[in-house]
Amino acid sequence: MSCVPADQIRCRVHQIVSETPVLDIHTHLYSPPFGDLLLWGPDELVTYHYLIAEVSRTDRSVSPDRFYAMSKPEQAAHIWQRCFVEHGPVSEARRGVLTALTALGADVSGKDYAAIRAHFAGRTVEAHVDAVFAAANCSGVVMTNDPLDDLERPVWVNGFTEDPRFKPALRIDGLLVFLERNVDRLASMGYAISTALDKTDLANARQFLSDWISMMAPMYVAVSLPDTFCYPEDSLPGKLIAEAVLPVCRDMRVPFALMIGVKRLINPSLKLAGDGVGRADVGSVARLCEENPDVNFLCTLLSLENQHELAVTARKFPNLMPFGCWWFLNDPSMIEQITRLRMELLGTSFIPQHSDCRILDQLVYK
Ligand code: HDL
Ligand code: ZN
Repeated sequence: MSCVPADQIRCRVHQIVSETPVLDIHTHLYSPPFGDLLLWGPDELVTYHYLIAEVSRTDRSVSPDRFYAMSKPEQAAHIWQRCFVEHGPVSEARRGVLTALTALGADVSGKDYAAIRAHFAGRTVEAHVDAVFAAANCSGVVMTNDPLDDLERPVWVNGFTEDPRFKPALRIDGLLVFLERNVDRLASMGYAISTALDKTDLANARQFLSDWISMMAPMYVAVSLPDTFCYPEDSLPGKLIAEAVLPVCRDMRVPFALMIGVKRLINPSLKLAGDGVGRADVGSVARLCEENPDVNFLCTLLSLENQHELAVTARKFPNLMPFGCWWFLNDPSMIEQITRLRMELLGTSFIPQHSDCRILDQLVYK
């Protein structure tokens, strides 16, 4: 490669970054065999839970309960009118919708939502997947796969034709964080795991994890943990991580992805849109890495305040890989700040971004 003159470096870097296909390491997307679990198209794009939170601020005359009682097209029309027509689409979530729709060929200049919907009418999901991956220059996405999801589990059990662009990740919030509500479901699957977490429970938890790692061949095992998470801790998550997740990830050589900092449902009426953010204890991440040098950890933290400490901690532990600007951090101003900080402290030994897409079309802008 020829030497690039200093004044042309920015242009050359921009060209290389733009032309290099990306692997998106964390999404909530699914390949088409997962059916309705894969969300796509304008109505899903416009009713993304980030925009549900925003419309609850834009039009306080419609309560969240009344909003959720609407049909999906009615919800989309309401959000479009309030957040795109009556108010300027200046937030990242709103700008992203316009970016995605435009990149996929819809004309948004007239703000005519009916015309936008008509543009996508009649498309097949397979054609839309191809169009979105091409527009996003994306080589692949990592899914969020939950064996305790009653809609998803049958797809895995019955078998499906894999699409190499969609790679699995085993998500275990249902075991680590919500065990109480999944005891019966796990038992029905053949895993007796009570909240007592005695020796037998922990052995069955290891069996559950190894069985589903064998089934899915995941890129990593992941969990979203609250801002209060501490390790070690004599709690359900603490004991399951120590006695089940770490041994299995070590033996099966699968990375463990820690996603820490969510304050779940600070406004329950907003449902999926109701979560908040809290500062995490990075010391717990450091202890996990120090005590388990033979386990590789991915980590993304939800609070902006945690980012410097996470990057410094990653300098100390080669088995710690920071990834992405997660959720409330996935905005240009914070992405720039965090990425600069990480590059200055870690060089290129970090994963700059993941999209966290819930709707296929978002791949274009996220
Ligand atoms: O737990 C997670 O993976 C988060 O990304 C949540 O799904 C969250 O609701 C989200 O969609 N953030 O973008
Ligand atoms: Zn996510």
